Amino acid sequence: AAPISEGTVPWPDADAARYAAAGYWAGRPLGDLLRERAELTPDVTALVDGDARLSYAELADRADALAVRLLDLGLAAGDRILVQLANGWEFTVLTWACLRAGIVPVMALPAHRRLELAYLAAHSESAAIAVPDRLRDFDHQALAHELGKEATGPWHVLVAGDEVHSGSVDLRALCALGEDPAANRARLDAAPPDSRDVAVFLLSGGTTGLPKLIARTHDDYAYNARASAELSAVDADTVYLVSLPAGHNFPLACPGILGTLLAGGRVVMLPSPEPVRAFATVAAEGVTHTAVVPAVAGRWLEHAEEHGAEQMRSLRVLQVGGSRLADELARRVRPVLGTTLQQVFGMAEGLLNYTRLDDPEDVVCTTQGRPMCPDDEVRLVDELDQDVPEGEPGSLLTRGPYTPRGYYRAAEHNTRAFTEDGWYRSGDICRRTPEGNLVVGGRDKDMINRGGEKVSAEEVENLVYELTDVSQVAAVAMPDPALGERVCLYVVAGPGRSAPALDTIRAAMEEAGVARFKLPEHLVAVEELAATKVGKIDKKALRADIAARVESGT
Ligand code: J2J
Repeated sequence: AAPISEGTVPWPDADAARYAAAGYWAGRPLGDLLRERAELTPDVTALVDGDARLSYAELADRADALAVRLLDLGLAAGDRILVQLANGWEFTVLTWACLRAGIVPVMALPAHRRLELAYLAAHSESAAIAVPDRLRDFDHQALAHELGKEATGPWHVLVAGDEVHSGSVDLRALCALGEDPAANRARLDAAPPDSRDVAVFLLSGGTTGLPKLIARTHDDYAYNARASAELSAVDADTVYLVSLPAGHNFPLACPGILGTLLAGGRVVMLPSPEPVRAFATVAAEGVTHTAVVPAVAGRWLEHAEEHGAEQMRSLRVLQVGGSRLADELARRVRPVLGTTLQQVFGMAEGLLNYTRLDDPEDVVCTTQGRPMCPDDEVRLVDELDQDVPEGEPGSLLTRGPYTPRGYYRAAEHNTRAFTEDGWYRSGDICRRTPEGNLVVGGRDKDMINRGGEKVSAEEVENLVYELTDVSQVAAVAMPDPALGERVCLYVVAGPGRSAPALDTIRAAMEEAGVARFKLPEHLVAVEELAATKVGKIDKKALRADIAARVESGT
C-alpha cells in the first residue's frame, strides 16, 4: 500500500510551527499519552461494557498485547485497518492498540454495507477489517470475507464475537493479556508513531458521490480530545457513557472515549441509546457525562417525562450535537433531566463549537456555542466569499489547529471543499450573536441530516440513476418531527414509463449494499423538476415543496 503521506494535505509549516509553539500540538503520539495516563492510576476502572470491566493497567496491557499481535500478523505501522465494530470493549482496545502501533483505523459505522465498505477498504488500501460476527441479524463476518475477494493486498478479517469462522482471526483472543506485558510495552515504546502522522481516518458527513476520508493526526486529535475534555469538565472523576456509534468523531474524541481516557476517567459502552437501558446504565454506573444527537435527546426527555428522571441523578453534562437542537427541546433539558446541557456544533473535519458550562441558560438553549480554540478561525461569508456584516447569516469557513487542510486523496474535490488558502467550507449557514456564539440556521451543502446521520444527496441520486430507469431524480431533506430530516426523492419517470415505487427503489438500493439510513423514505413522482437559472435542479424549491406537503398532510 502507498504511504499515507502521499494523500494527506499537511498544514503549512508556518501554521504548524505556530500551533506547536502555542502548545496545542504536544508532539506526542496518542498511544504514548494514553499509556502514560494509565500508569498514574493502574487499578482504577477505565472501561466498562456490560459485565466486562477493565482497569487502566488491564486496558493498556491488552492494547499493547493486541498491537504486538497485529504486528506479528504482518500489519505494519502506517497500514490501515477498516473498523466496523459495535460499541463494545473491543472497539476501545483496538483503537488504543492502533494508536500505539501506528496502525491507522478507518472509522466505518456499523450501518455501513457492502458498497460503502468496499469503497472505504479500496480507497484507504486497508489490509484488514474488524467486524462483529453478527449484529442485528446481519452477517458482518461473511461480508468481510466477501470484501477480501476484491482486495489486492493482504486481507485479515478480525472478528469480535462468539462465532469466529475458520479463516477469520479471533479479535478477543488477540486482546488477551500477553505473557510478558513489559516486553510488549518495550517493543512498542521503541517505535512510536510520529505525532505529526495520521492517527485515525474519520468519515466526512459527505456531500459528494462517495464519502471522503479525513486524516486526523496524533497532534491534532490529541488536542481535539484534551481541549474538549476541559470545556466539558471531563476529569478523573468522570464516567462517560458512549451510546452513539463509537467511531463517530463526537463520542470518540469530543471529548468522548479518548478525552475521558486521557483524563483518567471511566468509559462505559452501550450498543444503543435506547432510553430504558441507557437510563438504567446511567444509574448503575454513576454516569456523569454523555453525548447524544437531538433525536435521542428528544426520546430521553419523553422517557423522563413519563417515568421520571430519578435514574439520571448522577448525570452532570448532557452534550447534544450532530444536527440542530430545537430551542424548545433545549429548554426542557434542565427542568426535566436536572442536568447541564452543552450544545456541540462539530464536524469530523475539525472545528468544534461548544456552549460553555457556565453560559447563561439563554445562550445554552438558543445557540450552538463558540469555537473551542483561541486559534480557531471562523468566517461567515456570502456567495462571493466576502464576509457578511456582523450578525448576518453567512456560510461558515474555518481553519485551525485541528482542522486539516484537505481530504485524503481527493485533490480535485479539495479545490471545492477548501478555499485556496486552506479554509474548510463547512456548508453551514450560521450567524454570530453579539456575544460571539454561533447559531446554525441552515446549510448550503447538498446533504440530508437524518437525526445526525449524514446522507449525501448526490450519492443517493447517483444510486437511483444507476439502479432504476428514471429520467430525473433529486434527493431532498423532508422535515420530520422525530429525526429533523428524512430522505425524500423527487422522480421524473423514464419516457413512456411510470415512476418506480418507493419500495422498489429501496429494495434495489439495499440489494446493491447501501446503508439503510440512506434509503429514501418518501417519494414524490412529478412530470418535471423545476430548474434554476443555470439549469440545475432547483433543490430549494423542492425542499419548500416537500415542507409544504408535510405541513398540509398531502
Ligand atoms: C446544527 N448542525 C450541526 C449542531 C453538527 C460533535 C458534534 C457533531 C459532530 C458531527 C461532530 C450540529 N447544529 N449542533 O463531529 O465532534 C452538522 C453540520 C456539520 C455537520 C458535521 C462532533 N452539529 N451539525 O455532526 O462530521 O452540518 O459531525 O457541518 O457527522 O453536522 O457532521 P459530522
